[in-house]
Amino acid sequence: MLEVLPKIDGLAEDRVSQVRDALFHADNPYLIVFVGPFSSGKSSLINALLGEYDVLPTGITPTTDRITMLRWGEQLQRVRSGDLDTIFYPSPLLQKVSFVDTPGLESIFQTHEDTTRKFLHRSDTVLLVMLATQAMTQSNVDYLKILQEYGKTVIVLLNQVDLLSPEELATVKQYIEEQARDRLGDRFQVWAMSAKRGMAARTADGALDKGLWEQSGLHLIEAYVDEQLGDVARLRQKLQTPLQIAQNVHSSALTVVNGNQRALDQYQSIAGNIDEQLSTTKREQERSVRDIVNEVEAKFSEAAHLGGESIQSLFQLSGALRSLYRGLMELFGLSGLARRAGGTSYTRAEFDRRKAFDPIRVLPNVVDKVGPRLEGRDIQDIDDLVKYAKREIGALPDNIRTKVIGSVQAPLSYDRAALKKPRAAMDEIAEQAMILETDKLERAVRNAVLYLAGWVVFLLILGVFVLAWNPSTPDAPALPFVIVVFLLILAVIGMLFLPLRGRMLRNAYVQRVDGLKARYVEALQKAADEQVEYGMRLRRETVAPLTRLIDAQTRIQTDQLAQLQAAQQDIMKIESDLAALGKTGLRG
Ligand SMILES: Nc1nc2c(ncn2[C@@H]2O[C@H](COP(=O)(O)OP(=O)(O)OP(=O)(O)O)[C@@H](O)[C@H]2O)c(=O)[nH]1
Ligand SMILES: [Mg+2]
Repeated sequence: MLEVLPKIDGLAEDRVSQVRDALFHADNPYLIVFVGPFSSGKSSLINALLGEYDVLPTGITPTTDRITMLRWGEQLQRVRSGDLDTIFYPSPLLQKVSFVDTPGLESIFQTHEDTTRKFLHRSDTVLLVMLATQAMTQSNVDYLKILQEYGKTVIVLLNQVDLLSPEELATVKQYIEEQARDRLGDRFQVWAMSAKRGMAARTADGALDKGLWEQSGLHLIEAYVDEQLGDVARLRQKLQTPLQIAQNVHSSALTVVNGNQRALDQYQSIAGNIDEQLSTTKREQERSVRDIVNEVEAKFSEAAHLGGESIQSLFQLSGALRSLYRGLMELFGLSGLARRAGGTSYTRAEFDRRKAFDPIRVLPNVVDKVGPRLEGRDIQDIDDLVKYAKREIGALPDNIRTKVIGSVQAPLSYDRAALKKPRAAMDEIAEQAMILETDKLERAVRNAVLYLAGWVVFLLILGVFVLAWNPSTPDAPALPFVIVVFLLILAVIGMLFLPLRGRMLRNAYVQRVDGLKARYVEALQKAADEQVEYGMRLRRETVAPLTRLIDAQTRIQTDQLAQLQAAQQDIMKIESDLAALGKTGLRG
């Protein structure tokens, strides 16, 4: 809980210190605080109880200047934090109780007031150490009054009794009791102590001289601690308080986190809106691109169609005679001259007549529309998003708004690089669709008419030969007639070859244009997709400060809930352990 609580937005600050206090209480269920005037022997008494001369420094002048807590630890260790020192020491006594050594009372109520008060509140018992030789001075009476107000059990330790004779001790004790009764209207236990004897009771080999120990009075403190501890019901009660505090804080933390969750749900709807808007835009941008791609495809198809028509018309049967003439000219090498003189080829002229390349020529204009169309929409959308995000950020609660990193603003420039990059390659494809094929066709047409002319010449020669070899006679007139019909059929077949060849070339042309179209469209589509993605990225980057915040908050929220849930489990476990405490016994 100490880990997660400080991170919870809107949780009252003192909640953390409450849990810290509770933890301290749970760790130190029994606390005995030593107070008293300077040099009364507080530190010496604690040293004697622990059986070591110098765990705490002692001396005839004011020595202790910081509140020091003594807790059990596997080895001697001194830890300083804030205005509190903690000494860990491996004494069995510290496993049962923690001690607090304080500076002389004269100073703790002045300079260490807050800490002193805290410890006095927490303590189970306050031991007021007085010098046997200066018992019940006015200031001691005043201290007793103050301690009375705290409502704690106060026991008076009359220290340095080794300096008094038994008779003197009896007198002093009696005096203290009278004074307490008369001046404070109360009764206090008064225990005679000698830290000096307590220390002397420890023999060199570590054993304890029992007689001397009892003379030191320190055994009374030991017995007192055991008595307190034997009371399991009381211990349970003591532990229930910090547990209860932890539970209270836990439930208010949960309330706060749930409240934050509701706020977060609201922010998440912002993120949802943005997401939705982004995917809608993306679809629309893609549609724009598709429209243009369709247009491009239509242009290619148109070009393929027109080109096909042009080719077909070159090989038309009706033009066969013309072709034949042309073929004959070609055959005798005259057409070259004519063509060179005329400037354009038949094919080129045919394509020009039908404006077969016009659709290809306008392709750049069609493609040029993609950029402005996407950019226009991108810029407009980003402006809208900036307005939206700024409004939403403005509406966030202060504590959340301060966590927005960076500012929402439209990008300074817009980059059409994605679209520009493949343009040269695309132009090259368009160029191919217009130039190369024309020459090839030219050759094909020429070859075809050449073949045709050759075929006709061959048939003529064949006819002449046949007639010459087998001239018509009255007996067999049928033969030349059959031959003429046969030759005519061959001529017709030759003529049919022409449109057939035209159809083949047309198909090849259409196929080729289709292939170029596919490449062109692929390049365009890829570039446009990239450009659309770029626009989307711009949008996301623009609103990133807001969306990042929402993401981060969501993650934090989820973590906090998980940690609180784990803490809940722990609390329940401790609760049941605590309920079982009386039954199993305290220490094993
Ligand atoms: N004769 C005798 N002297 C003692 C006894 N206990 C402590 N002293 C001496 O009294 C002096 C003060 O003892 P401390 O333990 O430092 O007293 P304190 O109350 O911790 O003093 P501050 O920390 O300065 O407030 C030291 O010189 C101790 O040796 C005792 O039981 N008998
Ligand atoms: Mg001291």
